Amino acid sequence: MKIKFGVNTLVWVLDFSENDIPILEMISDMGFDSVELTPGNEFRTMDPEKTRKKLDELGLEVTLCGVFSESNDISSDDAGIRQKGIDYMRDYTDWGKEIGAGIVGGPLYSEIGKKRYLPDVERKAEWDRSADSLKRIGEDAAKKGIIIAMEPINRFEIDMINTADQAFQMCEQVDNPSIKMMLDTFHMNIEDINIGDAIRDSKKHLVHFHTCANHRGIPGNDHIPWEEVNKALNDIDYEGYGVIESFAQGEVAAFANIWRPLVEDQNDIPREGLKFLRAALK
Ligand SMILES: [Mn+2]
Repeated sequence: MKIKFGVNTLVWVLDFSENDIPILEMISDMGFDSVELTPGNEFRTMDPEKTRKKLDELGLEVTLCGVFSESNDISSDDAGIRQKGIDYMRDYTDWGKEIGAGIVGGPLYSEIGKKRYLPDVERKAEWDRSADSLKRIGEDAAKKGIIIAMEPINRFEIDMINTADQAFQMCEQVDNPSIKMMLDTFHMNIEDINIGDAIRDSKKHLVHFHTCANHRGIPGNDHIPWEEVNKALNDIDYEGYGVIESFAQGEVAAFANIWRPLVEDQNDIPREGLKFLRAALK
């Protein structure tokens, strides 16, 4: 297995902006191979050339993380709202290409936080609208050589794709080489029947991976079956990133329903986590 380790900027800030460049220096000093930027809409204010230069200088590879909100949900029944989501992905991947990112991950099929009961017919219609939007997003992303990695998110945070199998089915339906999937051990711990099998069954479409503790604290100081994760990733000859994702204590953590400090020093999550993961996943 060839795995490169990264960390998501959500560990420190909600919307990464140019003011947060010192975070990149810290990530590099910690010994990470890559950084996963979550800039929200701030990417529009960030000079791509300057950002790329900084990444190059620090020797950091880069992946991106994105979400849709109510105003640009690509599964919406409002065509105007769907178009806004497609436009957002076009702009985000334009910027991503310039800074050297090859992957944009996240729940890129529906609005984050959307959870409702829906009759089957309506749920299917919403799913199909998302698939149609993803086809258009995929055609555009393919031209730039960028892959969209759809992330299953647990039931308490989203109501469309919760399991690895559902993400796989969406990849099959969209059928575009630029629309793929990723997995996150935090969500898998809640939703998938068997973490190893879910990884193995995803082989055809799995392009990205979040290596998170089951509680979003320090990976390794938790109950994720890391030996099983390691075996499964080796079984499928995974080549890609393993990204630690957690959320800055306080307001940012609240977005992920974290209501208590997970560690005394937030930097222990990436620092200790990286040490553990380099030994556990190889
Ligand atoms: Mn994740």
